[in-house]
Amino acid sequence: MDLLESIKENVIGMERERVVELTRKALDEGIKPERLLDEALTPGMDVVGQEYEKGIKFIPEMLMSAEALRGAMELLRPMLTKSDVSKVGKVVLGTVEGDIHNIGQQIVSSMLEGAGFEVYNLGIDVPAEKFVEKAKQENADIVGLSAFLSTTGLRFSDVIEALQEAGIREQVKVMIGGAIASGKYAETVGADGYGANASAAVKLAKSFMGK
Ligand code: B12
Repeated sequence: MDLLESIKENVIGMERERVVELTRKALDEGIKPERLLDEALTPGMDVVGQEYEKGIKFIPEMLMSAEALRGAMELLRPMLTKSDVSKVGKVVLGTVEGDIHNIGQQIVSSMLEGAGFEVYNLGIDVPAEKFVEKAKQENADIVGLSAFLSTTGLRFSDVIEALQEAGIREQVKVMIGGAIASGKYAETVGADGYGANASAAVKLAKSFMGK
């Protein structure tokens, strides 16, 4: 089995130590962090999600796989955030209220930093007002929202409405992501864009800044 496939299988298998060991090996062999994320770690978590949906796996197992991915992220994060480019813009980022998924959001955060953005990561379960407050305070260029559940996807519109009410909607671009988001969803809620993964998030954010 090739190395990437083996990492994916070990994420599914909840083998944190093995995932970390194989990730280290892959990095030593010169495999790029972005490839590890897109071709091994994230696809592994996708399978876990599908198995949960089918009733083959349960929450403790989802958590253990997530923990395995986190182990790999400890090795990847410093490589993703290394940036010597001058600051391109300010992003306020967070997972919307009622939602505690943050693995992908943290990856987006790291990669935006790596691309030269100043990122204010508000974490998980963030109420609409908090996004507005921080965006105002920092004079943000972009607000990035993550949501993963059918229920919390509805919160995208709440944040956008709150930005409107605060009179700053025209000054910020809003991008959305996470399992429930899509290009269509972005259109429906009136966001300016959707990113399917962290690389897409960076591309989108740069395009907002005219880069
Ligand atoms: C791990 C996981 C958990 C962990 C979360 C741990 C953590 N700290 O994050 C735990 C076990 C806690 C959990 C809990 C729950 N979960 Co859950 N979870 C997952 C799972 C398997 C993987 C998510 C993940 O980490 N993926 C890996 C990362 C790398 O990818 P990612 O998150 O998609 O992020 C990428 C992109 O989305 C994008 N992105 C992310 N954010 C942003 C932001 C912007 C601005 C942009 C541009 C891009 C972007 O870039 C990221 C990097 O490439 C998903 C299935 C899935 N395929 O998403 C289910 C899933 C999201 N969970 C689900 C459910 C139902 C739940 C629970 C309700 C279960 C329960 N009954 O309690 C709870 C909800 C708790 C809550 N209130 O939030 C469902 C949601 C279904 C739905 N439509 O509502 C899913 C889809 C599983 C399924 N197929 O049924 N979960």
